[in-house]
Amino acid sequence: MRPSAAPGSAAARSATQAFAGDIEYYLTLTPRQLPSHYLYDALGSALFEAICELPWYRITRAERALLASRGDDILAHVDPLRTLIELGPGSGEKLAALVEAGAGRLRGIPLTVHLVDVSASALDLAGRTLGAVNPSQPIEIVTHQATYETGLVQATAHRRSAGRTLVAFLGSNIGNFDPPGADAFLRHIRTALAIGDCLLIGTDLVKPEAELQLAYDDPLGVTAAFNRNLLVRINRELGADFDIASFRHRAVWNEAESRVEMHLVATRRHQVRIPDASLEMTLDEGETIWTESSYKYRPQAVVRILERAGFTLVEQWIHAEAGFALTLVEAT
Ligand code: AVJ
Repeated sequence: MRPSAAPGSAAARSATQAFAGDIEYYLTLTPRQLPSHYLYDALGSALFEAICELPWYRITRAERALLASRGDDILAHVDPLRTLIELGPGSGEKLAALVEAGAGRLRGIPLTVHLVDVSASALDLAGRTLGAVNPSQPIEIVTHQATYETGLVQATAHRRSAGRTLVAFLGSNIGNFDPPGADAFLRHIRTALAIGDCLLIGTDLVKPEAELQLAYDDPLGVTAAFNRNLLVRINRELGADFDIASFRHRAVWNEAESRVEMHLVATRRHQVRIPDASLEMTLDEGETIWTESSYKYRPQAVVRILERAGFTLVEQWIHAEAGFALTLVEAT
């Protein structure tokens, strides 16, 4: 994988400084926390791809199945689609499934696909995946190495004047936003769109606690490795001395907040130094660092937050067995 900035370059230095600043800020909050987007260095991204293959983590497969079986219905509602924007494409396979399922409807008329991601390696991979889709459907791929917000503004500035635009925000990535953050982000998407444009959003649904527990604390320990790798990353990039073996992974379903939380729990009282973030701290035995929230929705709640943001429901498709929803809304 290609790093997003050349090692030793000015860009890499300022990225490290931003990382150091965030680590110092979030680790000294009560309770201690770390922003979940830092889970995705090269190893973290590979571990996340492995999570998607776990039998207990069904989001990716459920969504792919819906996109393949309902892709034609989805695109029928957004006809004639000329601009497709995906926020956080990952491997690109979800969008490829949609384009493949709807190829007949696209009728070989050129489609511009904008991919927005902060990770250069994700953009590379997604670009290659989409480039290999059905050769009779011409696709022009434009990549934006940027945050969702910035990339979306860049992409919509270059939308085709003919036809309609669809924004795809898949994989239940909305789950990482807290409720006010989700509202603000959906309003931001609405503002970037024109009336008649659409948004397709994938959300994991509230389901029995035992299923959530297995999805976020899997028997193979892959999710635990994904979580603890954040400490490995801080050791490597900021010269820290986290003793990885002194932390265990904990996933809890917080019913009141409707979210699964991931934490790292110190198994003994000890000191940690993070020289490049000018931080020294003592962690008590049992003290936790909160590394991620994955909010789970009820189908109606998804519709409600989208309506609040200025969209109107077109259709919602539910994978009942896995507890996952794809919701298509129109900017009105
Ligand atoms: C990529 C944010 C959708 O919350 O399910 C997987 C990340 N964390 N296992 C999720 C994740 C633990 C994932 N998202």
